Amino acid sequence: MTYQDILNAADLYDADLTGGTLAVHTPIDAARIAQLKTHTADDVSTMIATGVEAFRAWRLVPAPRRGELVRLLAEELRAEKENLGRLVTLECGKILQEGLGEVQEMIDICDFAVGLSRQLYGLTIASERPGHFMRETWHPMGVCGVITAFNFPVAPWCWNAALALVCGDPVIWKPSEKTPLCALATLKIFEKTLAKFGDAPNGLLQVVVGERDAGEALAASRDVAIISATGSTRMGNAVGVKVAERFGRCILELGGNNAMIVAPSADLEMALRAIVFSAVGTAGQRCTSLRRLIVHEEIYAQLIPRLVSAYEGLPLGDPLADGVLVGPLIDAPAFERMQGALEQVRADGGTVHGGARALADRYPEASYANPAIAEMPAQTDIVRQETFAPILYVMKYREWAEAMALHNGVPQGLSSCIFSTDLREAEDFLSAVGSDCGLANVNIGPSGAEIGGAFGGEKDTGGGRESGSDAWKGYMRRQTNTINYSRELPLAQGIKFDI
Ligand code: UN1
Repeated sequence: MTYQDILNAADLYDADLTGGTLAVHTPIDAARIAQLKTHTADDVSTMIATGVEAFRAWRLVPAPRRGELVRLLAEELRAEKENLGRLVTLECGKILQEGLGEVQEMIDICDFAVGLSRQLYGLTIASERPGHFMRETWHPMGVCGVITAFNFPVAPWCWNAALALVCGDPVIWKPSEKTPLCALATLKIFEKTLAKFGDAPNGLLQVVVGERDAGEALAASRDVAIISATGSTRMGNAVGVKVAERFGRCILELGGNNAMIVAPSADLEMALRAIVFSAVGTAGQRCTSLRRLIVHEEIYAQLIPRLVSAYEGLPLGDPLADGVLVGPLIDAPAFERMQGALEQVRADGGTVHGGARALADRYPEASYANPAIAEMPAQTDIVRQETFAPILYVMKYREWAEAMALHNGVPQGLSSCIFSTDLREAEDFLSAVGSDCGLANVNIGPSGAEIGGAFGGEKDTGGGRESGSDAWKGYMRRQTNTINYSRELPLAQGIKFDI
């Protein structure tokens, strides 16, 4: 299939792909695949106004009927899984299996949201006053701005949008300027869904094509009730402060610096497979990628050489090709940042295995890199930063307390895991004094979370929760109701106030 075929199969044609100034390149060989028109600040204001109008109508549609729209979206996504998955691979460079997995994640969250559409439960609460009754009601909140990153160009949009739509909120989506085509293709799928649904208001989903200023305009607008942003901690800081200034609601899913502790009792065969998938999957460009390995000194010499040799055999190349496990980095600056980090590792006294540029002859303009393992003498500053590249920092520990201190001794708090068959150790890792992350796993890697749980993390990761569990509450406003069905007017707290 040519790039043109992939684009056309995703319903993108010349009219969609040309006529503007935003160049989109595939990381596969850095070829330009589109030159898109971008939206101006005025366009963004118009979109927000359209979103507000859509909200006025959508909030009145019964939630189970809103769920029907999301059910139809899941049907379209099932039909388009291959086409959209391939476009994900073309535009962001993850291998096709992962591109397909991302679309599957969209389908899964839609299914979840359909169920939710009949379960937006509030509490009933006993009143302290006779003849009174209290309850909690969840109402639609308003326009939801969704800002997404290049590395997961569609799934995080869907975690947000499927819930927001069921909760009664129209969505304005600002995708990464590196992966706008996936958003445009998804918009087309959504439009087909709307046609089947029938009577939805105009503007339930709008896509803003643009750079950082477009995201900032959304963050600054009082008419955008919720901003859900996925990306770097730096971006989250900029967006979070802007939204906080106007007391808007923010859901932030930012950087991670995810670790695995490998304890002496670990099943090393399983650990090895989990390490490789979670450290090199998506070429180390997941927010949940494994970045730090904290290995007990007793098993270090058994595990690390095997890991180094597993890395040497990894098939690297065109992410659309069968059998390839590691694709390219998103672009040349990403490659430069990786090389900069490895230089710092050497300056810190670390030993680097791998990490060099690869396939430069075949793809001179693209940025393929051999995944790197960096054996570190200590958890230095570079280890404490998130470098969005396939670098796995390895450190040794002797005492359990030392492992936990290393584990939690970074600014980020997204995902974490332990490989151990010792129940005490594993439960300690999951306890109040254990991992300080939003996700903590036992005997599986830190990446590849399912949609059923709440997804997100603490500290520099931003504190937001998306996807499963009760994350839907982030897309609705809670109202506490007190109803007096008596003929008296007693005051709470027993206060007397007779006039
Ligand atoms: C991301 O990298 O922004 O848990 C999201 C995972 C995926 C989502 C990653 N389900 O790795």
